[in-house]
Amino acid sequence: MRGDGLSVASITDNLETHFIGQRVIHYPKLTSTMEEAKREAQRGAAEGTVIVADEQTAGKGRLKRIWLSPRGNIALSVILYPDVAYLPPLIMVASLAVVHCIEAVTGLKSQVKWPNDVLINNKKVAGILIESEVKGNMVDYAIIGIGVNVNLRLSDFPEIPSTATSLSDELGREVSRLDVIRHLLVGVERLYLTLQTGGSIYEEWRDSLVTLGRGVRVKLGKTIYEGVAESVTTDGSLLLRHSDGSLTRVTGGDVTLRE
Ligand code: BT5
Repeated sequence: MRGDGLSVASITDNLETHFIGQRVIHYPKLTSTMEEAKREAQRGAAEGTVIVADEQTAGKGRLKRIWLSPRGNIALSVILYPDVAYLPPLIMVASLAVVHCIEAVTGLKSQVKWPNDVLINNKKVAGILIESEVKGNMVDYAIIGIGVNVNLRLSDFPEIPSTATSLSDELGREVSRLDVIRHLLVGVERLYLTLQTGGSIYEEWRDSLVTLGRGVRVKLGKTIYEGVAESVTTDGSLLLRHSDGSLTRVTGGDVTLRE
């Protein structure tokens, strides 16, 4: 199933969305779906346009890190034009859509590791990257990038850290990337529309976090914070309680969970 026949029609046919994934651009191979999505957004692509690649040669993680996406993975980017108020919760939209689609297609339970990882059995199965261009108070565009390890035997890819897993490794069988993509797009739209119609997805996102209540170490640039991950705010920040009782609000960074 490695190639498993992704095509624009197979993704879009009878897709139960209004705008997310109604236009899909599919590439067998691409440097990064983020770069292509950015070009499309700058050309005024319709909201909900999706760029999907079977393989990325320069997949992007956060902070100029590399996201390895060989064949068997899902790499896609969704173009949105939200109001500036909806930028912070986009990470909640993406994370929950990934958790939901994994459960719907495989029955596997996953959890979110703040800020942008999705884990199964404490191993990273998916990563999310959100990039936006904002001028003043106006969002030019926002792009949600999602990478999911679907049909990968991680032992074949020593360059991917041992903290990673894939749906096929967890299940012991291959999974339809098409099913995952279609569920993912439906989920992104539903959650995004929930936000836009005044609903909240914060509570569900908070409850899906593996991070809360755990001792953590957060590295943000050159600063390292240590403490207990006490809570998250509605704009997605992490509240960290230190041993001296003080509280720090952290807006991003790399989290290591302590035992
Ligand atoms: C992320 O960054 O986790 C965001 C990944 C987003 C990827 C998607 S794919 C579609 C779209 N197009 C792109 O070019 N990017 C987005 P970060 O938290 O910085 O994690 C990166 C780190 O994860 C790397 O430094 C490795 O340690 C690890 N890593 C790399 N490839 C991996 C993989 N396939 N599975 C699990 N971990 C991986």
